[in-house]
Amino acid sequence: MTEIRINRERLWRDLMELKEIGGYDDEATGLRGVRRLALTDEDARARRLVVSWMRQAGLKVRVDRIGNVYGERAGEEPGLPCMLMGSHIDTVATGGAFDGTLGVLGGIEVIRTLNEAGVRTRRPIEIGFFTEEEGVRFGTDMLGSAVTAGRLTLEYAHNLTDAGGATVKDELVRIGFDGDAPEIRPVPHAYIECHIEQGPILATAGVDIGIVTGVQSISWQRLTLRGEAAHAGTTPIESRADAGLAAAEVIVEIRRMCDSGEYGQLRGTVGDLRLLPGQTNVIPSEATLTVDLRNPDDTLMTAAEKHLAEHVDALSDRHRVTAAWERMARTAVIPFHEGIQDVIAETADALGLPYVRAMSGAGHDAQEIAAICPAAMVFVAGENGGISHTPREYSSPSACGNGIDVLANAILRLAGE
Ligand code: HGY
Ligand code: MN
Ligand code: MN
Ligand code: MN
Repeated sequence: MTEIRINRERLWRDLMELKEIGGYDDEATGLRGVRRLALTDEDARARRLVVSWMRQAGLKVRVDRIGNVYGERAGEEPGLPCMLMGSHIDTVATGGAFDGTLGVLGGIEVIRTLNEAGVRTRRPIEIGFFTEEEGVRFGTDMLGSAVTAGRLTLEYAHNLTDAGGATVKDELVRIGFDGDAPEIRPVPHAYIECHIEQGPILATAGVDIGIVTGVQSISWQRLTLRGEAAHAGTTPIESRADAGLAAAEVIVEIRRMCDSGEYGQLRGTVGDLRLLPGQTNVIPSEATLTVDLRNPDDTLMTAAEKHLAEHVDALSDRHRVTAAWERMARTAVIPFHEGIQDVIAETADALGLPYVRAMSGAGHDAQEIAAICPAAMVFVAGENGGISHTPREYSSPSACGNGIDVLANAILRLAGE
């Protein structure tokens, strides 16, 4: 089979155009970043632009009740389960131009390339984007794909609120993406997501392409420590109930756990730490911190969560603070379908593209869709050590083009099965 090649200039043009919706000048890096949180006005503008590109590519567009958007290209046998591609276009607050968007705009480019080549496929092909993959606005990641896969209920998802109290449902209505298509869809034949690796593995191996073997487990919790506000000058050290000090000890313990090796390749991050009342001369009465743990081993992840809870109990006694945990997200290690991985690997071989197999350090929509059909991912190497969730995120036009060429040919093969 002669391999198809996508139009790399057109893909790059789209990536750079979409990047400017929510684009901002990032002081820390001096670069253009992207701030396009889920269901904000910026996300709404981006959604409308991507829908227009889907329609220009001849796709039939539908929006489901959690705001996931799908564009369908008809197959010769319409009753057959579709080949599904997808990812996300929402970003974190300090995002780059490629996280999620490469898989969505790349999927649209695959459709255009098939159209231009006059290629018909047995199966319908769909390209979709899922709501709130990042989880940074409404507090739990892979929201739209988790509802599609049935891990979260539509009602639970609709009622999630952001820091200002707006619900997912309110915001879907406000931006006009409260669709009526059923989110529990006909089961796809298979799903492939192309996504930047967001880490150093491919760059270290000197290859553009990764075949993703699975996704590590994710644990998101919010911990609130409550002590007592008091005067910073007059209160003796030994009689303080300092929530800020207790929080600092939690952060140091998380790093010690990661360094210890007792919990395997545990990665722990406290990304958000807020102290109240937040005044120079008042001992913090309250500390709220988010705890993001990742582990490629489920058993060690559970052990890490258990140890941390026990450690917090002990230190809260010592500091005379109370501790309250709130669960935000918890996903297990998800292996990807080996058969689909092999189709991707054979496709990369046919294109003459070297690759490595790697587990994903980041969470992805693919891990949710893997619960309903065979799913796997194609990784694309990033520069600057693959750094991501920062405006320094960058993948070259050739790496992006190679990744979407692999996606195109793997999809073409599976849509003909
Ligand atoms: O958190 C993650 O791993 C993904 O970027 N949402
Ligand atoms: Mn992503
Ligand atoms: Mn991300
Ligand atoms: Mn993802």
